[in-house]
Amino acid sequence: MSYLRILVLGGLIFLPVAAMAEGNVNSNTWGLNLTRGVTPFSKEVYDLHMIVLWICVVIGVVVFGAMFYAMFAYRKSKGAQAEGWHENHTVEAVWTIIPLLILIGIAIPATHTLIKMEDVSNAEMTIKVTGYQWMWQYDYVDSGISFYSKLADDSNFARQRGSGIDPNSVENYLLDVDTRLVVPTNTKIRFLTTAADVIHAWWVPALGWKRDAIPGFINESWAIIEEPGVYRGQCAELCGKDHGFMPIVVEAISPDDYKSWVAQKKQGDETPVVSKGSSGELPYIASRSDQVELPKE
Ligand SMILES: [Cu+2]
Repeated sequence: MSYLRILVLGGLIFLPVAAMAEGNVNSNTWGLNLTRGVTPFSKEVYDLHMIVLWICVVIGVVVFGAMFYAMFAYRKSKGAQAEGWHENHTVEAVWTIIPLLILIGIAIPATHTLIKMEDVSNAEMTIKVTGYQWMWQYDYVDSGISFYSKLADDSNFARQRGSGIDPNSVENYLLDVDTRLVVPTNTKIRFLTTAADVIHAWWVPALGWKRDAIPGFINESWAIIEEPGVYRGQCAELCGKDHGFMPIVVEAISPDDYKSWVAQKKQGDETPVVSKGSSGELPYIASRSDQVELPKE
C-alpha cells in the first residue's frame, strides 16, 4: 500500500472521531480521546478505558518488539537456521495463562463499573426522553414539565441547500437546540429512553453513556452531573434523513437555580411547554427542509 493511501485511509478513520469529539468538552488530546466527562461513572469509564489502552500498548510493544527483533536478528542472510522442535507444552501453557490472567484483570473492574451503570435505584428525579424523527421530547416525570427540543434555527437555516450561510460562522453548528434540557447538578437523575417512530439513541458523551431509544421499549440510565455547564450530544443511531440534525443540549445548573427554573416553567413562560395529556399533536418540525423559510439578507 502506498504512503498516500495509508494517509488517506488514516484520515478517513480519524476525521469523524475528531469532528465528533470537537463538539464536546474534550479538547486536550486533539479531540482523539474519550472525554473524561462530568459524572462519577463517566470518569470511571474513562479511567477504565485508559488502563485497557495502556495494557494494549504494553502488549503491542512487547509482541511486536519480539517479532521485529526475531525477524532482524535471525534473518536468513545472517545464516540463521530454524529450530527443529515444535509443541512445547510449557510455552503453550504460558501463552494461554498470561492472556487469561490479563483478561480476568480487566474484567473485574469492568464488571464493577457495568453493574454500577445499571443501578438506577434511589434516583431523585426522572426524565423521560423520547426520540422522534427528528427531535427529542423531554418529560420531567416528577414535575410534569414536558417539551420538545429540536435543532436551533441558525443551524437549520445554514444547513439548507443554497442557504449561502457559511456553517463555520454558526456557533455550535448542528450542536445547538431551541430548548435545552435543564437539569440540576449533584442530583441522581434517572433517564428513561424510548422512541415514538424509529430507533434513535440518546448520547451525551460528557455523561459517559449512550442509550438506544426504541419504540415500545424503555431503557434506563442515570447520571449525577457534578459540574454545572452545557453538555452537547447527538442522536447516535441512524434514524432517517435528518439523523444528523437532532442534537442534544443538556444544561446543568445548581439545584436552587433548577427549582426556580421549574417554577418559571410551570407558570408557562416564553418557551413552549406542552402540557401533559395534551392532544399529542407534534409541534412545527423545523428540520423538514420543505417547511423552512430562509432568513432574508
Ligand atoms: Cu435519531
